[in-house]
Parts: sequence; structure tokens; C-alpha cells
Amino acid sequence: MAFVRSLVSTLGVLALYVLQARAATTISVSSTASHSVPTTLFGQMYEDINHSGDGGLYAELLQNRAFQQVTPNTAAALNAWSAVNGAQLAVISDARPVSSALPNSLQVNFPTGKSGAVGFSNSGFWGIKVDSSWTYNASLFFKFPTATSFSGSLTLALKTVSGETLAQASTTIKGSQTTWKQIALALKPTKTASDTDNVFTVTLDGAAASAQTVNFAMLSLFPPTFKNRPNGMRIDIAEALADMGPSFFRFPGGNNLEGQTVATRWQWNATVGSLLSRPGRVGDWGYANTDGLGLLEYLQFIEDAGMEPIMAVWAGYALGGTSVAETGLKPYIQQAIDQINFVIGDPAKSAPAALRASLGRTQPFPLKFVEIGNEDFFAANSYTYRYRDFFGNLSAAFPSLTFIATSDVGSPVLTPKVEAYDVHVYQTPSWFAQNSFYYDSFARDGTKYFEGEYAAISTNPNDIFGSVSDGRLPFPTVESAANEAAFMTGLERNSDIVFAASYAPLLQHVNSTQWTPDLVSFDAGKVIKSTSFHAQKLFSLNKGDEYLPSTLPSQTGTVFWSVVRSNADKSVIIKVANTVGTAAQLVFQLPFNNVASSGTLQQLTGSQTASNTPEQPNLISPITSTISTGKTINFNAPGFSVSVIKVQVS
Ligand SMILES: *[C@@H]1O[C@H](CO)[C@@H](O)[C@H](O)[C@H]1NC(C)=O
Ligand SMILES: *[C@@H]1O[C@H](CO)[C@@H](O)[C@H](O)[C@H]1NC(C)=O
Ligand SMILES: *[C@@H]1O[C@H](CO)[C@@H](O)[C@H](O)[C@H]1NC(C)=O
Ligand SMILES: *[C@@H]1O[C@H](CO)[C@@H](O)[C@H](O)[C@H]1NC(C)=O
Ligand SMILES: CC(=O)N[C@H]1CO[C@H](CO)[C@@H](O)[C@@H]1O
Repeated sequence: MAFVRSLVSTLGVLALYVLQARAATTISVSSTASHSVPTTLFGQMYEDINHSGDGGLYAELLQNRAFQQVTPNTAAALNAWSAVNGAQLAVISDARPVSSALPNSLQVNFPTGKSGAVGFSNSGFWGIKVDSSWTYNASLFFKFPTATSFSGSLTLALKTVSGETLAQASTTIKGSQTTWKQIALALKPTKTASDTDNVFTVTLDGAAASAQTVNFAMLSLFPPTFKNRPNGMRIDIAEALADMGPSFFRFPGGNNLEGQTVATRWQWNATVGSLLSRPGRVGDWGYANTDGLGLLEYLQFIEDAGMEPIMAVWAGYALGGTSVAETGLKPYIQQAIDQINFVIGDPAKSAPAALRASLGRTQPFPLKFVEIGNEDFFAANSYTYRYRDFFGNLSAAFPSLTFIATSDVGSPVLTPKVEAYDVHVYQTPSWFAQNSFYYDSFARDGTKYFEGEYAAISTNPNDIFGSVSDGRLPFPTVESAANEAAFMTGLERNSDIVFAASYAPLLQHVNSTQWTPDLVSFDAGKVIKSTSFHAQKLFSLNKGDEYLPSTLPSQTGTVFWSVVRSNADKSVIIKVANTVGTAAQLVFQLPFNNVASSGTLQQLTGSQTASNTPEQPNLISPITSTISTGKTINFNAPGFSVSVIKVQVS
């Protein structure tokens, strides 16, 4: 019996050993790089959707500040504005507007029989953050439509919705002022508001202003901005974006480049120069764009955040379905040439470049990539001639640039030969794991690829564009981050042909959303970095210089990895994505003479459906620890995780 028990026990141990040996996957890493990792590999895709720009990255705090693209004398034209203490407000088409680009103004009738402050307020973009460490720049234009003998104090203030004054400043205005005059006042709050339920108010003393009529235009309220740029970016959002270590910024769209109609397309020249000369436009996502965040502001921000631009030009197709006929393309091709010259042209040779210099920027911006249109797989038939004519003319004018096509790869067949494609995919989390080898079979024929938009958006494969209840994710989850990371290991492996990749959409104001999930969410007061953001950041900050081939993961498996070398700090970086709930045992074998005995492990993990949300913005974030390393690294990848192991080698 003792012998039998011992035999059984020995067999049991053996069986366990065999099971464990089978469960652990051994991965040999090559010490010879197959290709260098493009410096542009991981970046960001931006367009104004979900109030990403107005109400988001662009720091202006007033919504509908200049009554752009609204219908006068409608309630909708007063969006975000309210009367204070009985004033009568109307957005009018002004016979003598503040500028031809801004034809509307706010006409305020001050009623008789009032005392105290009377005027109007703006509720911001679903709130206004009031911080006592900030000084706010408030400004507006006003005029009296007919001269009066009025003289009195105009007060600008920040107040809580319950009426407590947090900051105010006043100046005297006179009824003799019948032409537009700008006033600018600094607002310094005496205390920080407990929440963002605050408003900006513009008031006169009700008794003194009895029966007066005053017109207002182009009102503005700016907090301090990222890198102190006037007309600049909201600090917390800009810092969050820069924190990802992105290499590029794709802009200005996205569908929002296209316009629903040709007339409402994004036009670079309508977005530069004085704010008074920017008409704004009806954006593609259901709200007016001020274009305060214009071409120069984009380029400045991209530079300030250490990125390079991937800029799109409008290419003859509007989202509503109109394709410009080939015979009509010429002015649009010229507008694209002008747009590119604004960015990189020589002020001595090009008027758009001279305009850039006149706005304070003599030196060209660095620009290597220009995208011809957006998602032209929606208009594939007309893209054959639109691509041909745009590419032909633009590449002749700018031979050093790389141009990116936006139709499906190889369909339709485009001529001249495509230099680079922008590929988009919104899918289930598991699609990303199952397609980690998507690019492995692509021909190495000189064409490069930009994975310009991708995201795991729904867990329901039958309805990936359905509502939240169908499985559409309100925020990225740990599962989506892990599966996107699996796909990204494939992008790294194929980075000999994939030169850039960006999750989309980038930004979302949680109080006005057209599309979920998004990489970074925010409200008037705070920023929420998603699980997918953290995965992007782990890849972006650890992209290394050279790809080191290793034993391939199983294409149908659930655990994926990639290995790169960083020459700068003589390290090897191993990334592992475990896309399911079961832990996986991996053994990495590094063929170097010297491998440090310990390295760092950065790991993002959590329960499958966990997300960072406005209520729990920091629920999931990567944890850094020390890991035992050597020529053989035993690594246990927890269920639903993204891990980055970094170890010094020589
Ligand atoms: C904005 O959204 C947040 C989160 O959903 C919500 O708590 C808040 O009440 C909303 N604010 C406004 C002004 O709608
Ligand atoms: C606010 O005004 C000050 C003083 O004029 C100026 O230095 C600063 O650049 C302005 N800030 C912004 C964001 O415009
Ligand atoms: C921009 O330029 C186009 C011609 O390329 C012109 O039709 C349009 O009026 C201009 N827009 C503004 C606001 O200057
Ligand atoms: C430039 O565009 C025009 C107008 O669409 C077209 O006729 C011409 O062929 C294009 N030139 C090149 C080199 O593609
Ligand atoms: C779904 C949703 O939030 N839609 C909003 C998008 O933004 C527009 C304009 O700000 C709102 O009117 C919609 O309600």
C-alpha cells in the first residue's frame, strides 16, 4: 500500500510538472533587430467631437461666446446665455456688426423699475471652474445702438449658481459709445468654488440702466493656459494628452474635416488671424465650432506638447454625400496647397506662409505627413479621381511630404501608387486580440500604414454600433485596454510597415457626448484618463528603437507579446497583453551576455469590466514594481492585464 501510495503521489507530482511545463510558454528573443521602430508609432487622433475642442482642449470658458452659426431671434441662439434679474435678451443680426465674420450680437434691454445687478450670464460648457489661484481674462465688445446720456458701471463677475460672488471687476461705460469698443478686465477669485456650478455674469446697476439698450459681441473668458499661450489650451487636458508621450497629433479630423456640405467643410483660412475674422462653422457633430482653436493654435499646441502633426486636407467630399466633380476640383486643390504652405511655406515665396509670419511665426512647422481626405471608403468611386488629382498636384508641389490615402486598402485601386493608407477599425475587444496578426500578411512593397482610428467599442459583436445597453461601452474597460494592447503588440511587430497608430476618439466632454468610448474624458472641472489611455501611454513611453523578433504568440491564442530594444538606455522592453481572465505563465529567454538581475514591471490590471469614470477617475492605473530578471525571465501575466517589463542588457 505504501509503495502504491508513493507511486501515485510520484505520478501526481509528475503529472503536475507536465501540466505546468505545458502551461508555461517559452519565448526566445533574438538579439538581432529586424527593423527599427518608427519614432511616430504611437500618437493621437483629434477632431472636435464630444466638445473635444470648444468646451474641451480649447480653454475658452464661455459657450456660444460670439453667437456664431446661430439663427438670430431664436431661443436656440441664446444657448448657454440667461437673463439676470429681468433683462430682456435677444440675439440679433446686427446692422453694424462687430465684424463681417461675426454678424450677430446680443441685444440687452434693461427694464424699468429694477434695482440691483441686471444683465446676463453664461453657464460655460456645463459649468465653469473657479480657482482662486487663477486670474481670468474676461473681455467683451459693447456699443449703444443709439446714443444716450448713460454713464455707469459695467460689472463682470464669476458667481455660484446660488448667487455668491467669487470674483468681480468693473469699468465705466457711457451711452455715447455707439461704435464697438472692447473692454478687458482681469478677474481674480477670492475663493475656490466647491464645484463647477458657476456662471459668468455681465451686469449694470438696474436703476441706473433703466430703459437702456446695449449690444454685446465676442465675449470671452480665459483661465491660464497650457504653456501660457494666449488663446491657448486648457491646462489639465493638454497636460493629460502630453503625459501619454504621443509622437503625433492627427488633425483636424475625422468627419469634422468634411462638413455635411461642401460649404460647411473645415477651411484653414477661416481659422487663422483675429478671432473677429473667424466666422466659425457648423461642425459635423451637431454643434457650432468657433474655430478659435484654429490652424495656428493646433500647430502651436502640437509643438508645445512635443508632437508632430499629421494634417488632413479636405479632398472634395462632404459627409452628406456630395463629391465635387473632377472639373471642379481645382480651387479645392489650391486651398489644400495654401493650407500646407501656411504650415511649411517660405514667407518670401508664398502668401499663406507670409500670413503665418505676420501672425508671429516665421519658421515653418515640422510637417511630414498629409492625409488626403478622411474615410474616403464612404466615397470610393469619386476617390479614384480625387485622390489622383490631389496627390498629383500636392506631391508635385511638396515632394518631401508623404501623402496618406483614406480609402480601403487596395480597393479601389488608386493611381499613382499609394504611399500610405489610413486604416480605421471600431470593433469588439476580442476582435483586437484575434486580429493581432492583421498586418503580418501585408505585402512589403513600399506602402506604409497608419492605423489612424481604432478602439474596442462594444462587447456585442452583432451590434458594435448599438447603444450602451447593447454592449456599447460608455468608457474603456480593462478588457478593452488589454485587447487593444494585444493588437498593438502586432502593430509593433509590423512597424516596418505600420508607421503610426492612434486610438479614437481622443476626447469627450461627459456632459455632451456623441460617441463613446473615448480615450480621455473630462467635465468642466476634471479629467478622467481611461484604461485604454494607460495602455496607450505604456506603449508610447516604451516604444524603444528596434524591434527584436521573438517566438510568435499563437494567432488564435489569448496572450500576446512583443519585444523591443531601447539603445538610449541599453534595455530590452517586453510587452505582454493577457486578454482573458486566466493568468498565463511565460518564460522569456534573452540571448545577451549580461542581463540585469532585476528590472521594472509596469502593470495595468483589474476586473474585466472595470473602467475609470467621473465617479471613480483613478480606479485603474498602472502599478510599477521591481521584477526579478536574468537571461531567463519567468513572468506570470495576470488575467486581463497589460504589462511592460524593462531590463538592462549588454
Ligand atoms: C455632467 O455629467 C456628470 C457625470 O455624468 C453629472 O454628474 C453632472 O450632473 C453633469 N452636469 C451637468 C451640468 O449636466
Ligand atoms: C491674460 O492677460 C494677461 C495680461 O494681459 C496676458 O499676459 C496673458 O497672456 C493672458 N492670458 C491668456 C490665456 O490670454
Ligand atoms: C477661404 O478661402 C476660400 C478660397 O480658398 C474662400 O472661398 C473663402 O471665402 C475663404 N474664407 C474666409 C473666411 O476667408
Ligand atoms: C491637378 O489637378 C487638376 C484639376 O483637378 C488635374 O486636371 C490635373 O491632372 C492634376 N495634376 C496632376 C499632376 O495630377
Ligand atoms: C448624445 C448627446 O449627448 N448629444 C448632445 C451632443 O451635443 C449636442 C450639442 O452640444 C447636444 O445638443 C446633444 O444633446
